[in-house]
Amino acid sequence: EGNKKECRGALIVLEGLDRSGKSSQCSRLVSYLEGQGIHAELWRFPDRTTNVGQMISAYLTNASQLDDHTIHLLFSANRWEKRSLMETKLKTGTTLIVDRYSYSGVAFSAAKGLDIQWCKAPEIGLLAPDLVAYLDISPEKASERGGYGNERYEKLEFQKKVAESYKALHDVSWKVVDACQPIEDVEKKLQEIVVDCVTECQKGKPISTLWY
Ligand code: FDM
Ligand code: MG
Repeated sequence: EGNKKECRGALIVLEGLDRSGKSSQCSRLVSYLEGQGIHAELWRFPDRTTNVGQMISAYLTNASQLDDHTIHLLFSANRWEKRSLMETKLKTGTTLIVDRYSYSGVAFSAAKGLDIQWCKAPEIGLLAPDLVAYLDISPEKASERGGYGNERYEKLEFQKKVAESYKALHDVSWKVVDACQPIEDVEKKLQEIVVDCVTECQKGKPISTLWY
């Protein structure tokens, strides 16, 4: 009976400030896992391909203006619209490497001054990650990497506030990886913790929901 459960995929989330290296590490992880024979897909939030995602994208590029609460709920809706596909993928054995999730949702809105509990509420019932890896870098160091684009939140002063709200959210289950190490060292560290997590999930660790 238990056999089918034993091969579920893992829900793995990478979080961190802009320019912390999340996106490149996510792609490297997917290639690595595939090479190890572990079926994996790269996901990201916001998912700008949906209708809700297009509203989010317009907001981020300053093509539209929205009240802070409204955009917060759209980011959440963008995760809710992907929830059932996410669950199906996990149950059929696909590991998902996700670039940002509910923690970005709370950290960025709380950085604007919204109440943390209010920000967390719409995330209740979404699938809980099996692993949150936080790519740790100071806002100053991240901004020195250059390449902030022109999107709404890509400014040092705001990133400092985001760093503070990530600290408030952070709990002991997060794996904090020093994102200032050479890229290959970050990659190695992530590979270790991710493989451990995939193994645990294969052994039948149940899927749970936010917030635990
Ligand atoms: N962001 C991302 C939020 O404000 N809330 C969310 O729920 C998510 C998932 O959107 F500045 C912010 C974080 C970032 C911006 O993200 C776009 P990418 O990773 O740069 O596309
Ligand atoms: Mg960005």
